Amino acid sequence: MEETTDAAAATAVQLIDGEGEFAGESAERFMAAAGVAGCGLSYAVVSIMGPQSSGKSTLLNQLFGTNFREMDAFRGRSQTTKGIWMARCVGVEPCTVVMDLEGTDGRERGEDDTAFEKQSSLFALAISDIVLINMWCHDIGREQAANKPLLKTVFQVMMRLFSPRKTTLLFVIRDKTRTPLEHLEPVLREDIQKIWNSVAKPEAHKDTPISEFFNVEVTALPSFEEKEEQFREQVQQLRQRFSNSIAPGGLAGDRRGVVPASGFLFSSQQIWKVIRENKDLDLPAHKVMVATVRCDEIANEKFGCLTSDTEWLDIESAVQSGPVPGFGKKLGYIVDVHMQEYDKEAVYFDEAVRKAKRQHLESRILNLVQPAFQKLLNHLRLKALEKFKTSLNLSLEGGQSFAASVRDNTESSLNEFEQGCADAVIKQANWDYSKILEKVRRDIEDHAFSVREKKLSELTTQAKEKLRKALAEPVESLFDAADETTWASIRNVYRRETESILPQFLKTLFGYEVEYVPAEQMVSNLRDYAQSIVENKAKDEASKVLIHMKERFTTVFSHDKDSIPRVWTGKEDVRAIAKDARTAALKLLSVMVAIRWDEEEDRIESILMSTLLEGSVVSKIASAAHADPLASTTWEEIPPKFTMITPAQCKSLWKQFKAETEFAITQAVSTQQAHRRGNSKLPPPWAMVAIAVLGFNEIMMLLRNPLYLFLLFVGYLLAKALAVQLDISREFQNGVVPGLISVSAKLLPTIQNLVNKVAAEQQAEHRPPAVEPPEPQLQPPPLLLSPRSPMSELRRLHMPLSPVRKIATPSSPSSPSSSSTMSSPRHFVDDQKPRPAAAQPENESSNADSIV
Ligand SMILES: Nc1nc2c(ncn2[C@@H]2O[C@H](COP(=O)(O)OP(=O)(O)OP(=O)(O)O)[C@@H](O)[C@H]2O)c(=O)[nH]1
Ligand SMILES: [Mg+2]
Repeated sequence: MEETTDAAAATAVQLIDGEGEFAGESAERFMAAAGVAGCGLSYAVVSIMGPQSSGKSTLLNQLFGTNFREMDAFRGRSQTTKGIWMARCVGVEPCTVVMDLEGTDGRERGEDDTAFEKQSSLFALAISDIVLINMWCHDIGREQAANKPLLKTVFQVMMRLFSPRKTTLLFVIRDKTRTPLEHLEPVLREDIQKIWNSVAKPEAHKDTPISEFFNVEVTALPSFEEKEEQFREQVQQLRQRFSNSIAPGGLAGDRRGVVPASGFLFSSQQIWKVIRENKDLDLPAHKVMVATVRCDEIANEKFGCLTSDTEWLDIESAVQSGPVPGFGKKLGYIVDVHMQEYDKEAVYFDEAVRKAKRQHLESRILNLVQPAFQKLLNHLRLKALEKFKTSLNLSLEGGQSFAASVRDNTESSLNEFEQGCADAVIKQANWDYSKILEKVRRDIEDHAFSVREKKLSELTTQAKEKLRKALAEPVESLFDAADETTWASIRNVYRRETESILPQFLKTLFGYEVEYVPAEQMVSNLRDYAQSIVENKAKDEASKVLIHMKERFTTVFSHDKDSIPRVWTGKEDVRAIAKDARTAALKLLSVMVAIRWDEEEDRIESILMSTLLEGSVVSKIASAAHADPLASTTWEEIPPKFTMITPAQCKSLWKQFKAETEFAITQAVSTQQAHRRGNSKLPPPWAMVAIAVLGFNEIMMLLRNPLYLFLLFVGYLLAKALAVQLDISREFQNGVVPGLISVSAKLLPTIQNLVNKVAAEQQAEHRPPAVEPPEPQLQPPPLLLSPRSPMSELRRLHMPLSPVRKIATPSSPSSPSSSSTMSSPRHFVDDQKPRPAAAQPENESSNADSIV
């Protein structure tokens, strides 16, 4: 296998053809097969120049085991090698690339056509470490020696290299004669010196010795054709000199400006291009150029390797879905591997270029992997925030104070985040995660702030709810029983409840580390809220003051001091009772007119009493014209914002109140009179005595005849039934004439009704009893003017009764007597339905009016 490889390596390929074209592809194949590219700087390039058919190819093949085409000895001397060929030396270390050049001064190109000769010579000098100059022994010292133009060319072109490498010129004297080399060499060197001196040099190198540019070595070989054995022997000895030729003291021990093996082909190509274009060849610049191109190539290749590295691809895809533990370490290792590969391959190129390209490669790689790092940081950021949220919830549920929970959990979440970041950073990069750390801190602070706001808002709502519960109902009930102590009681309730709820709230706020000023503000807001509850409740009740006043009036007016509903029997002092009831209502009004947070006593009640209650109607009208203390929209001692009912409103309210309650008083008086009438239905005693004396005969006749007595009895029953049916007493309440008209109109239907009833009862007696659906019961009307009656009921008080109600009342056989009805609040209201005032007896109405 190794032999095959060696054979392949030793097989010569054409690098530059006879037309001067660079055969890049075949040369690349050769480089790959010969494995030159991986040699770094450990390789040497040997080329040979010399006259045509001077046995150059033969020598190289013998010396290096190559297979350059040689001239067939039997076909005569003609050009064999065209252009430049290349092969790898077999069995010599370090790797030695051998180049066989077309012979000089050949007849084939013509005497004047030395362009290719010069170009190939310059090319060989530019890229070779050792140049063998093949020459015939008999040419030494000869003026017209064949190799003289060649040397001249070599030296001339050497001047075109700005900073030439120090090339070893090994003169191989062929077909040596008996003259020992010791004698030949000085002559040769003298010739060389002469030629060197004769070459026109640039000003800078005018006095530069040849040794500055060349190591001149000389060796001689016997004729291959005549003394082949000796030739081979001495060639083997010469071959020894090519072992370790680049080591110090070796044939090319002090060479300079070596192009790394991987850039050799490219470098050769570029040099040839420059030479062909007949430009000056700046080798140092060329070297930098080669290094640049090659390092770029290497860097690109390594970058490509990284992008397709499966380990990197795994990490990249894993990081899309979540944090990757050990990200920094893993990625750093991958980057390291590829950077080391670059270093290994680019090590022999120009240092500055290599480093610059390395840096560039590194930054490209870091740019490639940085998005993954950012992605990871985002995961870590979200994770830190989530952790904070969860642990804060747990801490709060565990009863830890808010501020302490936030502090502890912020610290632990940020620590975890920082650890994650440190784990994600790769050693090659100086990635800064302070900004995202700040961002996480801000996220956490924002969340903590929002939770705190929410909790504080909840706390405030809870405190408000507590205050509302603690104040609303008690205040309402205090207003229900409003009297002169009401506002003092309300203030007490307010003080007691706020002093129990607010300090507790403040204490809770300190758990949230709310600063003193905002905490005080929050407490103050709650205090205001508590006040607003009381004030709103008060305003609410004030808006219903008329109802309350009427309720209060009814409570006092319709109930005695034991809260038993009054029965107006005629003994009561309606005037005094009505006054008490109104006084009570007015007192209630005085409580309702203003919000009294102040403990200062005010004169509102006395003003109301004196203005509204006391004095006759006439005196009131008179005083109204002069100085009416109620003709104002403000109370003297009360700020407008605490005024709920203005004095002027009080006045109109009182007016309305009186109007709405006077009917009750009228009714009470009427009831009393009706009661009195009911008790004096019998005729006067003198009339009874007159009847007994004058009707004695008729009475006796009736008593003696049972038939008369029976008819009288039946007639009495009939009349009684009709009287009940027609409610005679009621019909005649409105006067005799209307009573007669009304009774006569109802008489016939009533008799018919009675007969029907009797017939129906007779039928019912003969019919089996059937289960009848219960008749819908008439709902008892609500207790009007009861202390709890709503406004609607009060309105109903003044509305005409519905037809149903009107019919139901007289037809109900079980309806109580009118006197007892009047005594109960319900009937009291029933009887308040509008009736023409003119129909009432004059004395009754005047009595009631005097009370009203
Ligand atoms: N006299 C003599 N002839 C030799 C020697 N070595 C080779 N030859 C002969 O010289 C002839 C040319 O050999 P090549 O090796 O082809 O010579 P070359 O210099 O490569 O020729 P080109 O490639 O055409 O320039 C052949 O016939 C060889 O046999 C030698 O040492 N002495
Ligand atoms: Mg040849």
